[in-house]
Amino acid sequence: QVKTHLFNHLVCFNKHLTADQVLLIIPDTQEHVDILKNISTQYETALWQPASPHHIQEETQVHLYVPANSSESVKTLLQTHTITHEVLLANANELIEMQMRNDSTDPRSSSTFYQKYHRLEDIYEWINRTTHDNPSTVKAILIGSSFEKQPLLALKLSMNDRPDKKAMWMDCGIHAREWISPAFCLSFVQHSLSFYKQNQEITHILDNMDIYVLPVMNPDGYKHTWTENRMWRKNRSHTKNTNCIGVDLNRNFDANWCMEGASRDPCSETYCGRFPESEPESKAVADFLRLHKDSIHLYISIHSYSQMLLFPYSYTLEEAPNHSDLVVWSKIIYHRNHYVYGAGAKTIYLAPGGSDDWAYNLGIKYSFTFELQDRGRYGFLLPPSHIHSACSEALTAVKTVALMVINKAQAERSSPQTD
Ligand code: 0X9
Ligand code: ZN
Repeated sequence: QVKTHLFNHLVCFNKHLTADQVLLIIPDTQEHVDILKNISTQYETALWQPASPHHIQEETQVHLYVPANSSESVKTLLQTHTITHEVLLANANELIEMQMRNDSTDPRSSSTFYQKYHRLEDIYEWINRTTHDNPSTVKAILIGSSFEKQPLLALKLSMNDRPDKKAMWMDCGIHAREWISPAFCLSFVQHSLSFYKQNQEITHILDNMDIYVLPVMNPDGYKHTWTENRMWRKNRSHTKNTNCIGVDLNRNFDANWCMEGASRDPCSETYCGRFPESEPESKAVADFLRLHKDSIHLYISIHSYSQMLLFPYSYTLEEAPNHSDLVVWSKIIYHRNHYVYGAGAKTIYLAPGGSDDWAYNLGIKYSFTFELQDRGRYGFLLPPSHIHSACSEALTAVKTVALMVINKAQAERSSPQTD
């Protein structure tokens, strides 16, 4: 008995030492805020929410990923200063393992391909297979290549050659650790292709609109999350005179670039880069959108997590010219899936240099960032069993907004506006 007891004790002890955890912390005072801002620089941790320590505020939840080796010191620090905290995820490593499992089975024979996360190579293979299996309707377009020279491949879904056809653009995987995002792009394409002529909504959308989908905008970062560091956010580019790697691609666009809400420090998670579009990934997307701005009427960028629908502006607290329109649209989308919505800057934080704001200023008046599931229970480590529900609610939202863009264009054609 003593032996068993001792054994159990050792198991517990070991588990404690090897477990990475996610803590939910709520700073009550400015002193707490300052301590939390420092933690990420003192200890090896990864801030999940907010994206940058700069945005930590009193009375607002902080989600912090703490690797096993810093766990003791971080908890002691929190206790010493009586900072409110609880363990959100006690078994982060187990969840990471779970997300990487079952990836080797043949996707063709498996009905659950879209309920798993996939490595970068497998996504490239899926792109190949999808174009090969749908030669008349799907084309892969090479829009550029990443810092590490991986191809940036967008799919074009086009069912007919109607003149003056509208188009929408959707990118996934700007931020490497947001795995549900590429998973959504894959499942969106799969849904569109298998339910065309079966589901009324998707048929109407595809008959009237071309759809561009970039499944992984940040392939180098995504690869890195599978091989080295599951919590990586930025791309993998090198900057002179520093060992820190990566630029936040969603701070690298030319929309109030690098003003308040982004960082000039290459070591920061929200580093804006050397100049707007300094990164091959953001440059490729911007170039493509510039080239097709007359046909693209809807821009969507898929992120996680928090179940939100954000629209411009994020770089200023001012309202966008068609703000009230965007609110009305968001309400309709909200009715179908209960995402919180609003202008980015007011709803989460000031964040300049984002793709949505840039696309908006380019003239794409319907420009959205979706933050998919969940609200923080699993955060970036959303288990594969949740992929289906996360994707189907996002699918509803994307279809709703696409239909609205089509309806608006048709209404305008029948009674042209004079402006
Ligand atoms: O901070 C971001 O880039 C996005 N949130 S995330 O947690 N996925 O990192 C929000 C982007 C909202 N839009 C802009 N900031 N332009
Ligand atoms: Zn993101």
